[in-house]
Amino acid sequence: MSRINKLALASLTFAVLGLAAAMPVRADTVVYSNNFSSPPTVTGVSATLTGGQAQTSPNGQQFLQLHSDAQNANLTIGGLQANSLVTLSFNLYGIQSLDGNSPNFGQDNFNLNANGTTLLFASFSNGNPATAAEGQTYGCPPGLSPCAPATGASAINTLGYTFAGQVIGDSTYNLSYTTNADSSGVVVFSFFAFNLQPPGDESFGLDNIVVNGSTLSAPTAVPEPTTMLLLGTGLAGVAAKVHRRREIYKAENDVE
Ligand SMILES: [Ca+2]
Ligand SMILES: [Ca+2]
Repeated sequence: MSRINKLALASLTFAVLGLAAAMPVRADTVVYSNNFSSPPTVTGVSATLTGGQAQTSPNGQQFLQLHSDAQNANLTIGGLQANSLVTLSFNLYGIQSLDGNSPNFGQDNFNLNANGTTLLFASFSNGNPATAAEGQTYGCPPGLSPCAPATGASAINTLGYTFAGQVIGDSTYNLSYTTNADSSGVVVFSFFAFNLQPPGDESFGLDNIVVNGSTLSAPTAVPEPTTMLLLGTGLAGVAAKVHRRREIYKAENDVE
């Protein structure tokens, strides 16, 4: 290999390492998950969940309940790449006599914000006979609100709740929203339940929360710029040493 080729190889190696460092270290990986039946899994970020009330449904499902005395919860994720995309997925439970758009017993609204930006604001109904006709706004096609109780739900009556006169004791919605971390790499998800009657009458629940995002550092080490510089210099040094040895060998053995 000629000297030019060796230098080219060293430069290429250096360039590839530099490119790897410039790319996001970890993108779109699960950084937080919580099913409320075991401690949350937190990977490469800081995470704090406050508010709500730990609850167990009649059939044994553990989740975080929002009711009239614990209306909101906040999930704060830090240590993300500045302004990077973050996806929040979770199950929203509608529990017992949610009254949707009813002006007398609601509106039973659920609101989700990310860093102050509204991702979801909608009413939910489980079809209380007194208010079922008022419907709900969640799941309605544009311009066709309100819709029937539990429109858009992925499941009904899986948690074991009942309420007098209602066909739907509980409803489950699979929700997913993508937003951005702020310039400090932080995203605060705020969950808020409005206008509810006391627990035992109606509530919302959060469960199976999963957050995907891009972290600042990875568990597997990636060379720091200083290390890369040393590595690049080292590779060039090795190439130069090999070249010198070949020159000495050629001189000693009289070969071209
Ligand atoms: Ca659970
Ligand atoms: Ca209500």
